Amino acid sequence: MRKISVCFALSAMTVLMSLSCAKIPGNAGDKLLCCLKASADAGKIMYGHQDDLCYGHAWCVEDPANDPLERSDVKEVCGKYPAVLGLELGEIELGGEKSLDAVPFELIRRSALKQVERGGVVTFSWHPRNPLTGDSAWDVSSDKVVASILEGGENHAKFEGWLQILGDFFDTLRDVDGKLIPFIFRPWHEHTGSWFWWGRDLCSTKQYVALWRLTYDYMVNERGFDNILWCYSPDMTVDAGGYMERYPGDDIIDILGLDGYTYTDFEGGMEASCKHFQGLMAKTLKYLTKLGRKRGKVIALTETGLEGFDYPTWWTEVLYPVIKDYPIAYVLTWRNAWDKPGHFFGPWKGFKYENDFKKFAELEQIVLL
Ligand code: BMA
Repeated sequence: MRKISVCFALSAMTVLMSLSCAKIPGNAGDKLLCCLKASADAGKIMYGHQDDLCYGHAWCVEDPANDPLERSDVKEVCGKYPAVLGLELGEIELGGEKSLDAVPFELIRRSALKQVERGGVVTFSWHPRNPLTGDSAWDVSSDKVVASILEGGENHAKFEGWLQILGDFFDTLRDVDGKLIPFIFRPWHEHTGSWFWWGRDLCSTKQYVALWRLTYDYMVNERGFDNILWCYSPDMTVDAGGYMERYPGDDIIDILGLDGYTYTDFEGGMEASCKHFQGLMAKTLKYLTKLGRKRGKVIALTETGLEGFDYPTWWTEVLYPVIKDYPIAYVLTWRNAWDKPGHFFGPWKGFKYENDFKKFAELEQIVLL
């Protein structure tokens, strides 16, 4: 288990810059965890955006190997890069060049390195294909998938091969000195719902925990990666008991995360949807704060947003009031898909409510790069 008490003295200002600070003892993972903890303890919340350096609302990087990675929808609106960069590795397990969102893995790799070079934090999600049917991560047609990849299952060797490919990619995430960069890894998320093949109705608690431990064991014990922080992130529609029901264990989890969106199709309209989101979020963040304190874990809002922003002040009047009093290390909004015009969860230059994001980004408590 990682020790994070040593970083209590860090001031908020040094949080991001200290990622490379030799003074923090421990390995790269310990250092990153210290920074997240120190930031949260200082009352700061880092802002994160998914895929921010790879593409934006109406653009995408066209030369993955050489682009300087200076463009960012967030920066174009508020003048700063997000402090946390989310990146998605779905379909890396197939061995191809591009992710399920058609982003080249070389671009993903370079973006991660650039983010760390700028003093920021990187978090990876992974929506691998359904290993039993070959369909997407959202294929929930069978409740035998997790069982099939665990030890003794017919797809165990295949899944081990997938982990190997993922591990090989992780091994390329090295800075100019050849050192592995620290990052957060957040697999098997939103398992409290049943929309992914590893979801609640698709496997037992024992199988879900075994899936986590298999993943962790491979990366940490077999491959020796000590630069990864492991993040558990259920969906927000559960109570504290539901949140912990399938918890893989304090010995392998570093961050208690949470995914929760404002619904666009809520009965009663957008005003009611925002209220509903705030109610659920407040309730959930309250118990998450307690859990984090009790278990000595960093907490974070690992995915959120309002797709398409049909609400002028979502950032300052819906999101901010409900997160400001909780010690979350960061809040990450999902991607602005360049090829799906209505699928955006972050700001972009020219959007009618961009100023609301700007106000949010200028708040003293919110950290960007
Ligand atoms: C989902 C959507 C999909 C995307 C997936 C993985 O929430 O944004 O379009 O493929 O995340 O990034």
